[in-house]
Amino acid sequence: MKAHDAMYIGGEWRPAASTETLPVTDPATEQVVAHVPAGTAEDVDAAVRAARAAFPGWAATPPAERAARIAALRDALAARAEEIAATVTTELGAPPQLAAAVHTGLPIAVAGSYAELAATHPFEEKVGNSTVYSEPVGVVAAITPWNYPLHQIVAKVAPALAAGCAIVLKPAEDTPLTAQLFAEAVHEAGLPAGVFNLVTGLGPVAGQALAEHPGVDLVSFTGSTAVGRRIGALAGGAVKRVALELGGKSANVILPSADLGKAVAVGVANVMSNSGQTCSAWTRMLVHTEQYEEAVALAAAAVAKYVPGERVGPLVNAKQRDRVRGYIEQGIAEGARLVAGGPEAPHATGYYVAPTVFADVTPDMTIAQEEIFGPVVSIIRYEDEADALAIANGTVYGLAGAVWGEEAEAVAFARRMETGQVDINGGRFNPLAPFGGWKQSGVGRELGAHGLAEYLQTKSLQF
Ligand code: TXE
Repeated sequence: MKAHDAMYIGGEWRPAASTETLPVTDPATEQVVAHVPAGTAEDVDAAVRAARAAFPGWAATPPAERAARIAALRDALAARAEEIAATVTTELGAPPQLAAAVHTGLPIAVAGSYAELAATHPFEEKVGNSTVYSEPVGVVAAITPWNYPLHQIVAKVAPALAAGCAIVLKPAEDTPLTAQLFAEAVHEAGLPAGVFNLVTGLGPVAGQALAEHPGVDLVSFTGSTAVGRRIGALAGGAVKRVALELGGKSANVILPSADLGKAVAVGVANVMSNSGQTCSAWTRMLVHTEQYEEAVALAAAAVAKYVPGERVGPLVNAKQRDRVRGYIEQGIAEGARLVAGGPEAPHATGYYVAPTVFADVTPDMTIAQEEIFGPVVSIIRYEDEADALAIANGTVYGLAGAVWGEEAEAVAFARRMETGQVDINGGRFNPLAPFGGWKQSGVGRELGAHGLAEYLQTKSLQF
């Protein structure tokens, strides 16, 4: 697999400060496919300096010109779509169709949405006797996870560029090759040198150095709650802006008025997609007691279609596989009924986990409370709507969710959910809809105008 043995800093591929490298592994074969440089605090410092130097010029660039460069970035990504999809398949293990449609197509659409928003956003507004300017926050540290290698990058970099910020990206150590392709696209798009910089490396080394760097004005992080808390504390201590997109434990609420077959089938598909490595995955299926056994049978039948190695890829690495298997064992130990799958490996090679469905899951069980991040559905019984709502809201998370049923009823229920985004009767991805968490799922929003606002600060002049 093609890999750069350098960092992208100040508009060029520069040798890293250290000769140490990190392996990139194909999770389907467990083979090392490439190496990338392991960044250090020295590389991070060079990248932040390049970003600081580029920031004033980019901030002063008219929004229409910024929009044109983002549109060129979108086109450069689209020109590499096949290579990006193949790279996501290699380093994440995503099945080719998913890699092409979701991992590549959606982020290209998101980049396009920010080309438009940069051109149309009111960066200057009259409010009574004031003029309010929305100005870029400054230098942004973007720290991204591996579960959607390109989307996570675009969801931070595109709005930051639209706002007029300069960026240093530290992508996940499992998926740095997609990030390198992104840097190639940035280069081709003709962004001024230093506006976007890439440092590959380990989280506790390069990521930590970046989050702590005094030259960074905003840290935008997506990843685990544990690391998010640390970054939030660091940013708070330094009085820096912070955006955190953390875990989820979303509820898929099936009301008695729903089309049960569709709700269960789409619900299972939602969790199996990307092998369950999706922060917004509807991992808790809530079903009325009278439809419960029928839903369990439908879920068992639906999950049989998800064959590991065909429609379901492996997990990203051995650590994640072991973690997910540990949760499955814990579910069994706590008394949940295993309906499909289980902790046994479906293949001798590759970090696969069997698509798993649990019934008789109670809201207090570990598998109903903690983010598993694997292909595991927990079906929970509810007695009435009030009970369903208490269960849906009964976790520390609040990222996403779904409600199925007669539309007005479903909307009324969704309005009472403590969560940032709810799909009604299936929903459809909207790159302009704000995405982000309530409660411990995070701080701030991504996508659309709300995502852009994260990278802006206001200045008002009174007349
Ligand atoms: O995340 P980490 P991991 C959840 C999911 C998963 C768990 C662990 O439940 O099972 O987190 O995943 C960088 N300072 N999510 O261990 O470590 C790291 O290099 C600065 C949910 O992979 O949080 C990577 O770039 N940065 C999630 C990024 O943080 C640090 C997506 C995320 O890695 C750092 C991924 C440090 N001290 C995992 N330590 C979602 N919300 O979508 C690590 N990093």
